[in-house]
Amino acid sequence: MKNAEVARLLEEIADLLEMKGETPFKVRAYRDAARRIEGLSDNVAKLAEENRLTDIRGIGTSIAAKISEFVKTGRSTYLEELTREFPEGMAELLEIPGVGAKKARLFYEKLGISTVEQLEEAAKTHRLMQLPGIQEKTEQNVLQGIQRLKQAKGRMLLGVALPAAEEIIRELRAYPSAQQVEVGGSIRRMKETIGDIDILAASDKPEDLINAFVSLSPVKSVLARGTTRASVLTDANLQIDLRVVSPDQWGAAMQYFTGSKEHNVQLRAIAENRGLRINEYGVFRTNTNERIAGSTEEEVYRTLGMDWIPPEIRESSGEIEVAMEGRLPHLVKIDDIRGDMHAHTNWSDGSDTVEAMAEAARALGYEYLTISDHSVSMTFIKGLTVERVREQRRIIDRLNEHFDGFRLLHGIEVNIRSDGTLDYPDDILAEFDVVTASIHSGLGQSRQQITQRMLSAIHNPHVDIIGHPSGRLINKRDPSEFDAETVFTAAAETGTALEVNAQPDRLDLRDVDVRSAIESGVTVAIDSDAHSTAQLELIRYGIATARRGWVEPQHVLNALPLDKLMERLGINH
Ligand code: DGT
Ligand code: CA
Ligand code: CA
Ligand code: ZN
Repeated sequence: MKNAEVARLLEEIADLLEMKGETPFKVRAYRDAARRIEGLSDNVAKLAEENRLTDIRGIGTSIAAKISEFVKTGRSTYLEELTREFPEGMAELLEIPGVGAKKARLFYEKLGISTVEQLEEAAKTHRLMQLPGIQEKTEQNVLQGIQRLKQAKGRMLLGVALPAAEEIIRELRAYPSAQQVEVGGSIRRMKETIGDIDILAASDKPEDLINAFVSLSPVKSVLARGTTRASVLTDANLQIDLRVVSPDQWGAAMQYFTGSKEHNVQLRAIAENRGLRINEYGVFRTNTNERIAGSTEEEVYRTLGMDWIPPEIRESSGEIEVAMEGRLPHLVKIDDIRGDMHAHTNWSDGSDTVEAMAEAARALGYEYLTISDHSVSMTFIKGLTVERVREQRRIIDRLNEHFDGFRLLHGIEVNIRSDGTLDYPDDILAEFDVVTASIHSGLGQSRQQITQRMLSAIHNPHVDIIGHPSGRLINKRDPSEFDAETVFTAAAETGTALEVNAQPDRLDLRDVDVRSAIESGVTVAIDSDAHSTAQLELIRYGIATARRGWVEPQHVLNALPLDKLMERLGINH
């Protein structure tokens, strides 16, 4: 049982309690507990086993009991009871972006709405507007949210799909009949969202491996099953396809099933021009049908006259041309990352201490970590006053005295207000090692306004990084609109880095924008935006996004070693 699953249970309970009209206090207790569990470095199932759940701050005996039952049995009688109090399908209303428990309850009590379909109908016929506090704008938002939910249902976040695939792969690799097991498809290309999960294996005994696959622990039901392939549904309702090929076809199959489809189409045309045929079994001479490659991907690409192309850029957007000229980019790798420029602590909305975050960063082999909590106007998540900021700095200074080969940088995630001004005056900003300026509200402003806000932050001499520049939340909130060319040019000129935020629901800037940014001469900061020690490892999704944007180490602020970074940021103490 994973912490994320327990956190999801607690969130669901909180939603239902809120929909039921329970006191905000009780609802918040469940939400806080969910957040703590999510950010916990220890495994919650293990703590439950050792009867130590109540050691976690914010978790009392009542919530602990519910967690215990869930990790022991995989069920929650409390959740089931709560669910029974509402008509079937009602919980789905809460999945609509912009519809919270309060609104869902209002719709249900006043209009008898208990399904997404009923809500859509009511919004279209302006029946929602009869309700107190609901305007036409709200109706439009509800309809947009429903649209978005329908789209999102099809595609899951990479941050959900990849760990699920990795778990399956780990289990499959334990079988002797598995000679190779890897992800394929859009996961191997590390796309931000994934349609279905493709896994590829090489084996001389495909049927053995298929048998093993359909009986793995996360598998809930088998959707289809043949001698060399199968599709299953996991207990988290993810569809996973496994395809087993013979070891001598491994390279050709990996190439084919990694895609993208457009990349493969372009490759096939190149093969034809050379009198070759390429498919999932190998590369063949068209006239003689002789097979000339297929056991490794390198061989497949080489036979077609090009270098091996990293999966992240197989999107038919110029990679094949440069591979043929031997000019592929040297994409940034996880080992190139020397530190993280964006992390929160329990001083604002993070769940761990400054000390714990530093230790976790050191354990990852980093040379530095920037502590960047929220600024003062983010009151609802404990944004820091100037006094608190200075107090935090004293702690950081003291910790730094004891580190060897590691340094905490004192940063701030300062809010860019709706008029483009920042949350602290310049003399306060000057005290920080690193200033990251982010937009957290007013994302719906006009293109011109957003552009102006970003420009004024970029031109502030104290601002080093623009955080999650577009503000999007994948499947939930559209990116804000701004004049990318103007913003990228200004960022390049002023040396202001743009963030590639690694939170799986952000990935912001997104891949295609990252690529235009670096083409404009922009430096990027690949940041975890961690809100707990465990989340520091989310950096890998940011690295993947950067790689999809053709980023090389020299484009990355936090690929600089500490001394060079300090020089660049003008830190001289
Ligand atoms: P997804 O699942 O929508 O996130 O995207 P993919 O890229 O994983 O697509 P999927 O699962 O339909 O197929 C996996 C790979 O198999 C795909 O990336 C390329 C290859 N493939 C599938 N269908 C075709 C096809 O009709 N032609 C070619 N050339 N390749 C295909
Ligand atoms: Ca797929
Ligand atoms: Ca597939
Ligand atoms: Zn932020």
